[in-house]
Amino acid sequence: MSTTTSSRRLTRRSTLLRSAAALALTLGLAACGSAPSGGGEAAAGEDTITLGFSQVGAESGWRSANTQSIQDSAAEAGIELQFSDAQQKQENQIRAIRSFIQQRVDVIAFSPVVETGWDTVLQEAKRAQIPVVLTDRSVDSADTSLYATFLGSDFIEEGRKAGQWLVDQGDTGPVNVVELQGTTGAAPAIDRKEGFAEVIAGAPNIQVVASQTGDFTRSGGRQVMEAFLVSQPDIDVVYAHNDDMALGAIEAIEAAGRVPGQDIRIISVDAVKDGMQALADGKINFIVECNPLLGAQLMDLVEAVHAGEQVPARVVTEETVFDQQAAIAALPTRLY
Ligand code: GZL
Ligand code: ZN
Repeated sequence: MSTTTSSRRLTRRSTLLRSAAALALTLGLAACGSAPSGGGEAAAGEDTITLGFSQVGAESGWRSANTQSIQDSAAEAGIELQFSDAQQKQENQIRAIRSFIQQRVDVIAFSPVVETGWDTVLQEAKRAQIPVVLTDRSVDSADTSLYATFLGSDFIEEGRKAGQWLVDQGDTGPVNVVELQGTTGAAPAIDRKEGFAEVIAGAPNIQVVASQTGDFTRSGGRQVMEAFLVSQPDIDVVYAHNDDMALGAIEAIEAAGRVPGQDIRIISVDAVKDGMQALADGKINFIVECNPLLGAQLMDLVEAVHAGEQVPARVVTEETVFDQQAAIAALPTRLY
């Protein structure tokens, strides 16, 4: 999928660039008073695609980068974006989707804050013949006809990569892990927990001794880590489902007079700038990347779906992992 996407994107981008250049030339000439007859490109003509997008919220650095990518890519693709921030509440997302249906947008896309409870509103979109694209997080609906495609990371694989790093450390004695889970019921929280548990099951000396949700926020991570530091006699490792919670845990660990990255090792997910800085500083030991820059691929899928083209049911985001050296090397050019 990524090859056809990039070739489509390349053709679209070159058309865009040509028309932008033509427009710039017209405007430029107009600016110096010798405008040729006739105007530039039609602005938002009848053929402009209107996309209704319901975003989870603004809970983390990852989410902000994801929102920026979607807004930039919609502008670049000439897609009119109706953007709604649900403040991490499912009822706000359902309300936004219903308003998109009323507005008769061409396509609806959203990142479902939790996996369950979407069938009714998605059946309403289907009856209204408005195609739906899932991005970032998925739904657990058995009826896959309710959405055209799901673009996002493989969160189970992200959990496996986190577990594999810990197993590869080759600790012999007992390794007590405390886990900071993402939002309860969210696909990344469920799957990152599953993937990590699957891999460490192969190393009996590694045990998750406590696991609780920090809701993907820095304050949530700090509060839960403070409680773990009181309730757990011996913590060797923190496994945080995202960088924001890992950064909160670092605050709690330092407030308790311990050294993050040494007394207590930290594994995290996302690889946003603040997390990568902590990794470069040795306060986090390993980060599994979860790429938020889905905007360009999302707009390609929106155009294809609107044009009635076949799209794959599942498009998996490409992403990697970072240790301290890789973080130091990547930081200067990190986009988010
Ligand atoms: C993952 C995304 C998660 C990020 C968190 O794709 O849904 O939500 O890992 C964000 O930072 O809050
Ligand atoms: Zn220990």
